[in-house]
Amino acid sequence: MEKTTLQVTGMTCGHCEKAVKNALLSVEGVSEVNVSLKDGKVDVGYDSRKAPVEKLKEAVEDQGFDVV
Ligand SMILES: [Cu+2]
Repeated sequence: MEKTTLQVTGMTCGHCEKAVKNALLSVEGVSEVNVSLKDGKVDVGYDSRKAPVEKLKEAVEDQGFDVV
């Protein structure tokens, strides 16, 4: 399992946090998501053969947030 940290802007509350978390967890190959709301950081544990980083970014952006 690989790990990466996405810097996400636009998350302001628990709903945002949940939306991002659920979106990432619904990507095949993602097994772990930890959101730090105040830092805008999202730690993701994933299998890059199934879920390339581009896909992770897309999932977050689909929820209306920006990945730096
Ligand atoms: Cu919110």
